[in-house]
Amino acid sequence: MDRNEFRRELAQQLRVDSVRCSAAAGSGHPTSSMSAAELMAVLLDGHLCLDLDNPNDPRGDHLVFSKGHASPLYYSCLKAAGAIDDAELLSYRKHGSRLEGHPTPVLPWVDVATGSLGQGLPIAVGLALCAERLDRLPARAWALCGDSELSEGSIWEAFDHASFERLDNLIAIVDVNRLGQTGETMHGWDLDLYAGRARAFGWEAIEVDGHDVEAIEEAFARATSTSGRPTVVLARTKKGAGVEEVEDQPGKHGKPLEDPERAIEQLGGERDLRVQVAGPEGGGERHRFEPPGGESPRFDVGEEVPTRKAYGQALKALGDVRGDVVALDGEVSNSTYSELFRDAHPERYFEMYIAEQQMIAAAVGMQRRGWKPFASTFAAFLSRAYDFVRMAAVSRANLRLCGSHAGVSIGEDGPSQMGLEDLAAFRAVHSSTVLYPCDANQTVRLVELMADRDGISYLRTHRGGTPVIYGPEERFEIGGSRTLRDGDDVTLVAAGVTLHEALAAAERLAEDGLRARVIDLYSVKPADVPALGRAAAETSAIVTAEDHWPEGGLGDAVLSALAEAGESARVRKLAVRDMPGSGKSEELLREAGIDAEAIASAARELVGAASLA
Ligand SMILES: Cc1ncc(C[n+]2csc(CCOP(=O)(O)OP(=O)(O)O)c2C)c(N)n1
Repeated sequence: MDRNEFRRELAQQLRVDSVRCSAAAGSGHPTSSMSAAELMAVLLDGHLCLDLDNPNDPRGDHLVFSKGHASPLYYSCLKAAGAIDDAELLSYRKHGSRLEGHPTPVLPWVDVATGSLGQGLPIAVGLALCAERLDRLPARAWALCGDSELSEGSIWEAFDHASFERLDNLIAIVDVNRLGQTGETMHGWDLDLYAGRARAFGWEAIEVDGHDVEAIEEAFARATSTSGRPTVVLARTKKGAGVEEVEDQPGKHGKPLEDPERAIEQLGGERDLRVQVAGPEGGGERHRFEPPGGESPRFDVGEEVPTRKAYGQALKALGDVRGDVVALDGEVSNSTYSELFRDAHPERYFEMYIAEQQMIAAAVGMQRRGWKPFASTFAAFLSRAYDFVRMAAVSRANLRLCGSHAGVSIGEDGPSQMGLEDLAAFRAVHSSTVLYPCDANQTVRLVELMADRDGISYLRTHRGGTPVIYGPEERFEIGGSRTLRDGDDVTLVAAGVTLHEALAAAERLAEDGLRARVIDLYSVKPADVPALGRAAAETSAIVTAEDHWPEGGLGDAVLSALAEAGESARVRKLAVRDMPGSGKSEELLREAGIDAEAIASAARELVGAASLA
């Protein structure tokens, strides 16, 4: 069998195995797999450079199935390459199998989870960027995309960013099979239109018949020798190619074939071909940055410092002592203060411009290659990338995120700039950590803790200055809290800006003869269940105050902790309930009913001592 014949046969095997495993599962996307069979056969046989026995070798390529629903094809490729056996292939989608409905890093060859369309290409941009600028190794990132997937805005963030960064180690393969889930895509088989767009973005664009192995070979050879810009291979294909009953037919997406036996027959029957995927050759150590050394910033008690500024200083200092820390920002580095890191460590700083999805995707790619990315923007704008954060959790990614300008306390800029749902959003992410410092020294310690924290860690910072209340030697733990004032009549729980309001409220209550306990819940998730449980048992009245909507934030974290502790208390949740406008920080805190006066009166009411006022 000559090489072209082998590749054609391999493609048929990939189709047959996609049909077989979907039939065994009773679900899956065989037709989406069948269109890209020749593309993957040629890629595996001669272009992909990956040691399947050592998928973490930093010299190896990445293969990201951006169209993650074509998982039958991906798993059939793994079988053809000898990474999994036929029995495992047929466990596809069964409970307990590593071969989930869409690929996840439960399998060692899967870099990142896909299945939410529009994410694989931006993550591949991050992998390519990381290989080029951080590791400085010739690893490539290949992304297989669907054509319907190209409607996602995040795909065009990726197109823009990849050419700006001149990523010639990035190759996108688009399986233009004309059909999406429910019908034809916007542009059908108009490959010229896609090519025009890609070229306008600064990419090399190659149009090809996606079922012609010789043409694909030429396209990949050209793609891998293009320098100075990324390449997209636009392949005209037929969905369900090779099986009459489904080929290029609408209504056949996401279902196993009705007559798999007949389909396998039409495809020439089962085969057991093995493809040798070439591993990376030659030496090549990943680049390491020599940290210059330095000390953590220290702030004097009583100084007024915005926590966002302390974040920037802490991050810069972390970069001074650790070469593996990198930073990304969404074109607001002079607001989040990540510019301090940028100025000190320019080679480890990535300006992601106003493309928050691409920013998170790039961070996911970088952490996959062993770096420790910190990504920052306004808390409000991180919400644009929420699905990327959700999927990062499915990828078991270790990400550190910072959202600045939280809450109404930002003042004059108004509600479009206020992060008021971030605590809820990040608490809801699987195995996340949510931290919310009230002063500069605490911010520094929490940023240091984030560096070695697994999973998705989120730090919430404020725009305005808050007084430093903790000395620079104080230590904090994730999952801990600080009881700043003891008292048995009522407990006030707060964090960030409202912690200072709670302390002022406690002073006012003391004047009334009420002894308030004040808890700084800087670790919103995991929350300090024992301390909150004790507070409920000993004071039986709790007021929570947060610069956040009432749903899902600090107050709800306290209620969950009480449920977990098996304690109950009368709880009053103070939070922002009406749409804020512009104004001074104090005015907006007062209007929202989360300032010292509001906290004190809620406490008085709750303990039934309003008459003392
Ligand atoms: C963000 C997102 N929206 C919707 C879906 C549901 N979905 C799964 S596959 C698909 C169609 C994809 O078409 P295309 O990208 O052309 O791939 P094909 O299956 O045709 O190869 C849709 C809408 C999804 N997985 N992700």
